[in-house]
Amino acid sequence: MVACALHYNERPNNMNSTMKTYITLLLLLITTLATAQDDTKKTTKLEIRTSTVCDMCEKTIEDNMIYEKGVKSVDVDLAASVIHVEYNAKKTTPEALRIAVTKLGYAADDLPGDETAFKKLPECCQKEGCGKPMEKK
Ligand SMILES: [Cu+2]
Repeated sequence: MVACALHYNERPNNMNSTMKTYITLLLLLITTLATAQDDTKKTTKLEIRTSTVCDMCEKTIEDNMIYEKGVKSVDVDLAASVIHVEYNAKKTTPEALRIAVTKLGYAADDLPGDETAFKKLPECCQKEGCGKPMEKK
């Protein structure tokens, strides 16, 4: 009977600690979610000078670069021949992104585009100035 009484006395305490555990876990979950969301906002911006001239180039680069690891957004500025990339610095580097651009056949800053990839580009993109290294002025 003594044991039974002890048992009853322990119960509310046990419930209390269970509740506390749940609340702690819940808070932990909320904190984790908040941190995770914060993480996705931490993007770094990069501008890559390239050799695009037509809409096809823009489409090729935007469609492919968006699948590169760590890339959040891609926008090609045709008029300025610049690729605007937003990326997660924990997952990729500017160097890796430039190489990814060259593998599509386009120049990336001082790196020339990959020749094999360039030959596979749409015909319009193989014309002078399109897909070729930028002329330095
Ligand atoms: Cu083109």
